[in-house]
Amino acid sequence: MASFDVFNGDADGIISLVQMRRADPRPDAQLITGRKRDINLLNRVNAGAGDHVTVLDISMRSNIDDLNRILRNGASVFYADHHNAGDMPRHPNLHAAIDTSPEICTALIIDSCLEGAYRAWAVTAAFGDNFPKIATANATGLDLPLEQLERLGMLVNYNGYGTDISDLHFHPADLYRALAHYDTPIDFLGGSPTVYDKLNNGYEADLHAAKTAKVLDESPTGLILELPDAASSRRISGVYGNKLAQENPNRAHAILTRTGDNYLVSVRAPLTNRTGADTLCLQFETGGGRAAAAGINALPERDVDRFIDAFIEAF
Ligand SMILES: [Mn+2]
Repeated sequence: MASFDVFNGDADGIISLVQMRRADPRPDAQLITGRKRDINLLNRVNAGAGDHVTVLDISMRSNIDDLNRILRNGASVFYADHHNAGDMPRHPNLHAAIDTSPEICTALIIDSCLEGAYRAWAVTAAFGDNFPKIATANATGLDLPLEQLERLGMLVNYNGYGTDISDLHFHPADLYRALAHYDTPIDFLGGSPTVYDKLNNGYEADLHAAKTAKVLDESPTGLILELPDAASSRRISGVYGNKLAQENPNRAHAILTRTGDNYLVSVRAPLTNRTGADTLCLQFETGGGRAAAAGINALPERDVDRFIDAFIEAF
């Protein structure tokens, strides 16, 4: 009988599993994870009768065919998540804890399954998954160093970003193993300073590089930046875009990250008026996304001026 632990490589996925394996150790489980945007993870699971699969923080809708295959092959599955699940299959071997309300992340779903046994970890994950208010609310009455937990959650989340796993400071499975030694994040911070320092120093260096990015256009209502073709850009662009948006809520932002001959474009509408990002990006061949946050996968260099004009027009 084999065990498979399948989890998103971001703070929410990693820390959900940390809580579960503190409560129910499975040292022989095969770890299946990837960078944050790698969500089709169940296709790597070859489980059969008698095997057990734990799935954390990846959309059931995106993995439904493989979930059905695994259930058909006779494995049992525990599935916890907060993303859109689509039509959940009914199967006696599927135990699902799905809550898609906007006020919850997977680590908090696990926290309630475990009756708060590893609450400090859950709070750290909620910070890392960009739910600061919910994180703080769940720490009420506990004497926790919230600033430290917020920083740790942000750093674990940051580690998940990159175009390829080789961009990351730690493979998410290795980062999981480093955290899973400890009952609390406070113990981790005291016990594994080299892991923390590598993340923290990496973040600071990437952020420093991002702050020197070339400004393509700047006005009171919008900022367009260009980042160079480098792993540091691929790690920091998403986190940096969110940070700029938080600091300038009335301004729209676009970050163009050079990738070979093209640019990977990430657009954030102003936080105070979260519309227009999708219609802007859809004007370009490889564009798509949501009203508040959208992107273009490969913007050719010759289209950069047209993009700048369209961005100014949109915001
Ligand atoms: Mn999550």
